Amino acid sequence: MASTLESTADQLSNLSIAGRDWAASAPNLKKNIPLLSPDYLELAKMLLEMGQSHLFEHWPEPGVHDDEKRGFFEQVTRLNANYPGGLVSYLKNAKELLADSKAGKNPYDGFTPSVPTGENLTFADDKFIQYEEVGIREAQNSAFVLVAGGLGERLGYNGIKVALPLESCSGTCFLQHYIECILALQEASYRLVEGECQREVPFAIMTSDDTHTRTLALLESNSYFGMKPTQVTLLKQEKVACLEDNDARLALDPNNKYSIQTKPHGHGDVHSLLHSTGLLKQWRDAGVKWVCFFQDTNGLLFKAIPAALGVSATKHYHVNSLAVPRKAKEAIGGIAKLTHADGRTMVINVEYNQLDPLLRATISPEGDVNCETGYSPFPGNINQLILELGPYLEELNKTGGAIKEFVNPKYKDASKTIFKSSTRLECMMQDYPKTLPPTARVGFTVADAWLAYAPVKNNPEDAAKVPKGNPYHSATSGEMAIYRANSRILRKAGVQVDNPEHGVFNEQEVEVWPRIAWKPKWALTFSDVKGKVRGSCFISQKSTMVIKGRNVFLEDLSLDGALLVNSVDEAEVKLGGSVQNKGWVLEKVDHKDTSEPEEVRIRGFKINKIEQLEGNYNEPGKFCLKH
Ligand code: UGB
Repeated sequence: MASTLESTADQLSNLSIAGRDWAASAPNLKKNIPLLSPDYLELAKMLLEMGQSHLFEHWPEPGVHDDEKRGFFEQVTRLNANYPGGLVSYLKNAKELLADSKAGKNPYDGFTPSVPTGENLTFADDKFIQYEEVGIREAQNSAFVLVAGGLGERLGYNGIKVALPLESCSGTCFLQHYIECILALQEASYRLVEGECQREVPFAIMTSDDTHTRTLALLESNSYFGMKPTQVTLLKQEKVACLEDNDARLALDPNNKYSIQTKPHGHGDVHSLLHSTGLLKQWRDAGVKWVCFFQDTNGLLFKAIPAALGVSATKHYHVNSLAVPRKAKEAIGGIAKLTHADGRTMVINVEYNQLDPLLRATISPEGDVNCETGYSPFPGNINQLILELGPYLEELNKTGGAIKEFVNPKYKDASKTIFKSSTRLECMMQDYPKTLPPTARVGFTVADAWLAYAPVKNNPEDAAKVPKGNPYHSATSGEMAIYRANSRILRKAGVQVDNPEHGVFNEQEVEVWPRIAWKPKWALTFSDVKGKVRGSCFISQKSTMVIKGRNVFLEDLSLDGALLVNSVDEAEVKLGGSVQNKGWVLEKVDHKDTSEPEEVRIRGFKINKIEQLEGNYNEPGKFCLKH
């Protein structure tokens, strides 16, 4: 103890604070100074200077709870290290943002929104096909980043969202699907650029304390779904400190007074993590040119990735956001051009809770409403961003990856002095362009929602309350959207696919198309699908078709039932003739029926596998699956 006391005394003079009673505002901390290492003393001083003496009010005499006191400073060390500029910056930013919020200051003050112009994709037209080809070429120059740190409170699912099946026929989970898409893109890209340098496409996943262990376990117990473990990097985001009042006083955890309460900081953390871990530089050195960001539960996303990547490369976009037509009040941000009174302009996502007030305050007294097309005039941001790595890295070298933050305190009353519960600063990945200079090439690409967007975000009760005509964003609609997209793509490729039937599951009205699913290695682009369909093919509404194989061809196939094929890459399999059986039937399940697994309950149906034709081909050769 004596040596600790001496070194502490040395430290006090090193800190140039001897002679001044720096800890006077926190007498209980002062008594405990001998317990603290020099680094902890620095932090203690910083906290007091930042008006945080209340954190120590309850500290007892030395000898009581000493480990907990050191534990407190361990946490402060982490909070300090994990924020660009440390806790001092965090608290300064918090004070400013809280003051703005109290004053009711609109973050878009002085800006007038207008509808921006971007690249509009029409599925399967010549331009789309060209973009897809360019995109596939560029795929091996890309890296993918999945933000999967969110708990999914709106969905209320107990597991991690990436472990949910994206559809029930193949049972493939989101993470497996994403990995298989990236691997299929990589292979397709290699085939196109044969002879040129071939590079593995890196994949980073941002996790959080809520999702990290389970994401890693999912990967490890499935051999990374076929990806090399060295190709995958997990980046764990940390939570940020909570604030209890407008003076940005840090909130203590109600269950542990030696711990600062923390909450998630938002998906915007991904930028500082890519920067601080050095991953982005590593990718730059390996020749990566594009960084593609995406979210945890959009089973359609990769259907639009090749074309969107093609748009980025063709138009030399530094930033390309993928968007879909947006229904007014849909819980997705709107992409807007904002023009400031001083002439500044930017094309940026305006988050769904801010779009309506911004429109009311400026160009549209009615707020967020549909126009004559039946959609909001502002394209809907689906948070799939493609950033050109060079300019991105340059920008992060300046900002350290800090993204413009916001705060959203819930006040107890109109005086806005007391919060209902503690708040924290938050940031969003799509706000990255806010700090870019006007010379930056910021664009966006609009694809049809049926092709590119079907997130699983809402629990059954909330989904059933979504305004009529707006998408449910539920497990039910997410799965049905996969079948719809695959059916529509096959139709475009010349297959006669029956019209959908109307169905109601978990009180949501949906179109039930034939249940068609395929592995990404079967087809990634429209040209791939076209190349796999020959002759005259038909698929009835009651049918199910699951293709798990690369060289599988539909040739004069008439399907009225269930057909499954699994084949190794070296097997060429033709599916033809008239296949008829009792098939697989959708059976309703009530979301409150706890005898069913949660994954089933949230979609409101399960599949009764009555009869099917199944072909398994494990050897090279040419085969025909007919009935
Ligand atoms: N996420 C994290 O990784 N960390 C976090 O701290 C929080 C989330 P939500 P949200 O495209 O559908 C976004 O909660 O925030 C991950 C856009 O802001 O699903 O309501 C999380 O795991 C909005 O503009 O979405 O809305 C998930 O993968 C709109 O585009 C992702 O971040 C909307 O998504 C998104 O989290 C949309």
